Amino acid sequence: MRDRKVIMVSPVTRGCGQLSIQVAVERGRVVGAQVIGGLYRGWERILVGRDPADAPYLVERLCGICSAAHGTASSVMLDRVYGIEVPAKGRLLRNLMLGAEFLQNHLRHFYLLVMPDYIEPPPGLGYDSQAGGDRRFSWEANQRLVDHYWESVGIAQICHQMLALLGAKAPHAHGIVPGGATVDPGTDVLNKLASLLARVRSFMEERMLPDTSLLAAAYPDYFRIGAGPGNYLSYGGFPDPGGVPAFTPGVVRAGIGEEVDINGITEYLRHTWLDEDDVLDPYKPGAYSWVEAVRYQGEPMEVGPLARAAVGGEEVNSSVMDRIMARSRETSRIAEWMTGWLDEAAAANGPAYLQPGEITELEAVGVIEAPRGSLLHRVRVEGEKVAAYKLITPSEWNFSPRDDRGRMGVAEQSLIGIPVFDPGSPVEVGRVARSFDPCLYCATHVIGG
Ligand code: NFE
Repeated sequence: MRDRKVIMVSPVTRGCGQLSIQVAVERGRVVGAQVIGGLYRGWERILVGRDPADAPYLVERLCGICSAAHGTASSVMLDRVYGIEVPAKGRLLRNLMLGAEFLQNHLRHFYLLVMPDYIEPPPGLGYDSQAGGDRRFSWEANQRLVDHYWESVGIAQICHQMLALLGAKAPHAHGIVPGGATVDPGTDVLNKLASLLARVRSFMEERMLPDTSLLAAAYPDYFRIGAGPGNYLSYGGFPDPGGVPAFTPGVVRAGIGEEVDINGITEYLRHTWLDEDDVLDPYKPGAYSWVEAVRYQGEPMEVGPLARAAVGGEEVNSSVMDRIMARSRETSRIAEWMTGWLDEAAAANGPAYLQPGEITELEAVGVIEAPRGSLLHRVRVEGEKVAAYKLITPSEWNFSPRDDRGRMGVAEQSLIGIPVFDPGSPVEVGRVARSFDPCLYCATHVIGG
């Protein structure tokens, strides 16, 4: 067709992993989209044959930005395998480690990954403006954001220091294990954590939240760009000592909330480079991604901060800017929760860890909320070894290809209809993709067994 252009953005930079996006543009609007996960990893196969207790340490290496999330999901799953009720202090310490990772992730995402889509970068950053011709900040506002860009690097590092105080190092912390947490901190460590957290919180209140409002005020049209399917999923997360989650679990479809049923999750392979026996099939006709098409009762579901807000009972609108705002608000909320968990951990009696004993369940699932959304780990054990391991990650939900019925994934749907003013510099495509905080390292998997 005349005036039809096909644009391939590959790789989509300032995200994690190998993501490519192909869009068809007609009369300045996107009319077709394919989201392509371009890297096969095969993590589930790596785990087969191992001692199940090794899984948290191995899966932490899945990703450098959400490793505590994988360690937590795997540990929650193994708590069931070993029949352990994690002690209250162990839950609080896990929350603090995962919370520190959320803060680090969301800060980095906002300043280092998203902001360059909108600002004039400072000299020395190593790349030219990524905002194309659509730069709208005054010199002063731009300078403020650039200053905070640099400052955020140090603040994200403080978040990792918090994680390392309890997990020995970051990323790939070693403190989250089946049975609880490995470090039972004394008052000195808890005080140190409290002082680091106070610094992070003041950065959030004085910088990140106002800067989010500044961005939203400069780009109000992005409240109408990038709508997903309007379906939201959250497994719930950050349990209190009694097990009640701070993040509400549930599903919202067409504005109606309901309980989440793990058995309603299915993966489709028609457009994935895998055959029905999960063997790699890179020449498969019609396939265009290594990511499987995960659906809930047949529907694509958005996951992540906006979904958590929706499932938590907030009225939400689906757009680029709503996702960014939901993430910043959530960051501040988690930091506030962490202050409470620190106080509770200081007051908690009893151990932080119970030693796993015999295997009591041969199959188990662990579900949590990771920074990018809902994360599931599942294991089947035979002869005290992992016989099959399965991961369904947040970016698999948001960056899946079409399913067997041809229904587009969440990010694909959110690209349809967006304007592209300059096909030679399709900044709008990057802005939509990054609003989900893509991580294709985590998203590309294979079904195991
Ligand atoms: Ni690799 Fe992750 C998060 C998980 S990705 S970053 O958050 O799980 O989808």
